Amino acid sequence: MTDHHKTNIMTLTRYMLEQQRKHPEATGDLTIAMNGVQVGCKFVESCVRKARLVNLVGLAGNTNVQGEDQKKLDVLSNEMFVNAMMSSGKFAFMVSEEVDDIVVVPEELRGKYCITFDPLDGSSNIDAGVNVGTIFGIWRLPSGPQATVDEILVPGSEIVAGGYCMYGSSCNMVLTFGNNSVEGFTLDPALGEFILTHPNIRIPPRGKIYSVNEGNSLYWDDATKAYFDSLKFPSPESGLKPYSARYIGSMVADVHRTLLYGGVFAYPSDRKSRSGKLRILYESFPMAFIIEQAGGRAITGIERVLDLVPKHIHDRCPIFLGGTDDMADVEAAFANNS
Ligand code: AHM
Ligand code: MG
Repeated sequence: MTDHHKTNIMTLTRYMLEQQRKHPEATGDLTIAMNGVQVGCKFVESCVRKARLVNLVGLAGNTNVQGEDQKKLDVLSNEMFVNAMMSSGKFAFMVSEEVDDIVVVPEELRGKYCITFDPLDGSSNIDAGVNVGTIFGIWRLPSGPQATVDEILVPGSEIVAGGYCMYGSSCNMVLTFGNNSVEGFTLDPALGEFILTHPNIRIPPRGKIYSVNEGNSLYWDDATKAYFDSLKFPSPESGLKPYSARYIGSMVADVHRTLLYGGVFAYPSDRKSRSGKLRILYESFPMAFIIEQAGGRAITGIERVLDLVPKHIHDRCPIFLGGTDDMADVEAAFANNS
């Protein structure tokens, strides 16, 4: 008889505890912090699934038929995340895309980390039932619970953990703590646990797909134009076939596909938005960290994304990310067209 039931499964919590055991100096703080992240993501997942049914897609401040105040999903996701992170006791402050200033944790609950997050990225896609996601980065604060915001306005390479959770046809959490390892977990809705389903994800050096909002191409600079033209009209010498285009308009989904299949995802600088669109602290840095740890690269066109130092918490940067061969082509286009 074949055993259809795997009885020795690697849950995310078990994975965190095993990592902790491998590092005798670890205090377990990150494991507890990640528990908060898991709860936050499970909550958002359950809200996204129910969004149509309970009419969460209404505008913030609208009232529903019962006369209760209705909250837009991104407002709700933010509140859930802030509460889950605060109660973990592991963060001194946090940065959320939804909040203008840093969110300072009450003194008695402060810890030595900071978390930056976009609780519901791509939320404009929600009404159409398209994939959305949560993106987060975790930072160790040199001054611990008393740290101030300047301690996260440092090069992206200082990031301790980067991850995202994609709410799609399945709910996938992808995570890295460095060490060239990127792990993918899938939520088992029956167990309510994230299970390791994609161990040690590696991005192919070259892919066949490009992912960019081509509607902005009128405003692109010469290097960006030349690069995407080279993918659509490859020179005979390159030996390449034209790439396929895929653009969901939801960073988590576009990056997830790029990570698994290879190719390039970009939100470049253009004449309308010199720094592109994506936010450094909770979009570009965590994704750049994941892609690098999976063997790929993330660049602005000219510089490594993780070498940037943001001046303000909501700063943006241009980004191209993908496998090493694809990124070499981006660099060449920028070197030849500057
Ligand atoms: P958001 O944080 O307001 O949701 O915006 C970020 C999203 C990303 O998920 C996505 O890559 C990008 O915006 C798409 O932007 P555009 O519609 O300009 O192509
Ligand atoms: Mg966003």
